[in-house]
Amino acid sequence: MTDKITLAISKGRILKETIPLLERMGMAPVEDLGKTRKLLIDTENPDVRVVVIRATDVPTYVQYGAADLGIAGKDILMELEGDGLYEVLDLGICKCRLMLAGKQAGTQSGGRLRVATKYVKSAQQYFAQQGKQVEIIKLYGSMELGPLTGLTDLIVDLVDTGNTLRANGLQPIDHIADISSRLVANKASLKVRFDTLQAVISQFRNAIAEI
Ligand code: PRT
Ligand code: MG
Repeated sequence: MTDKITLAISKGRILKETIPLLERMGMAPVEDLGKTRKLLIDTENPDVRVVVIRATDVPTYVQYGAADLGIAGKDILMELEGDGLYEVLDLGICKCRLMLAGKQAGTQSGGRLRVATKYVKSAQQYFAQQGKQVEIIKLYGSMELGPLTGLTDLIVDLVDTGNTLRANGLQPIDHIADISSRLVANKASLKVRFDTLQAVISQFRNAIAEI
């Protein structure tokens, strides 16, 4: 057991945008994350270490208290089941939109529409609000292929520049939610390790205020 605070961050774009924040906070990982194969890494702050894991695993580590803090996309948090996690701060990084998209209007098949997405819960909520009955097909990646292969009529996916949609002949149809990365905390840790966690949280708050 360690008494350091553990911060879970996902590989990929969130890590890339988080590193400058951590540097500003004096909490940069002491090893080059692009090179090291280590997944549990100390930081310049002796009270804090980071674990670098899959984006979808970050909330799980925090829910179970294996990490005290985590940085996760709102898209992932909206899909979350269960308790134990508290959203502390909108970090305003890795911004994008959750969108409904598809081929040109009128090219959809008749009958009940099929929708490909990784975001089943958000899609279900969206279509329920619209009063539309659709068949949702869960995919784990490359949602754009759904309409191109005839698997589905529509997709619900993240859009940033829109280049991926355009490159695949798809069009945005509706804006479902604004997405950014959030700092989350384990609820029990917040009580038990209040002072240390609050110190780190206010460092995050200051660092994003400087952007
Ligand atoms: O790869 P792995 O399965 O481990 O995880 P991941 O693919 O979820 O990780 P990563 O690093 O790709 O994304 C992590 C988080 O970044 C997401 O959970 C979002 O909160 C956030 N984010 C911000 C994005 C985007 N912008 C984004 N544009 N995640 C993905 N995309 C993808 C999108 O799915 C689509 O394929 O980029 C494509 C669209 O981008 P544009 O610019 O072409 O519109
Ligand atoms: Mg990815």
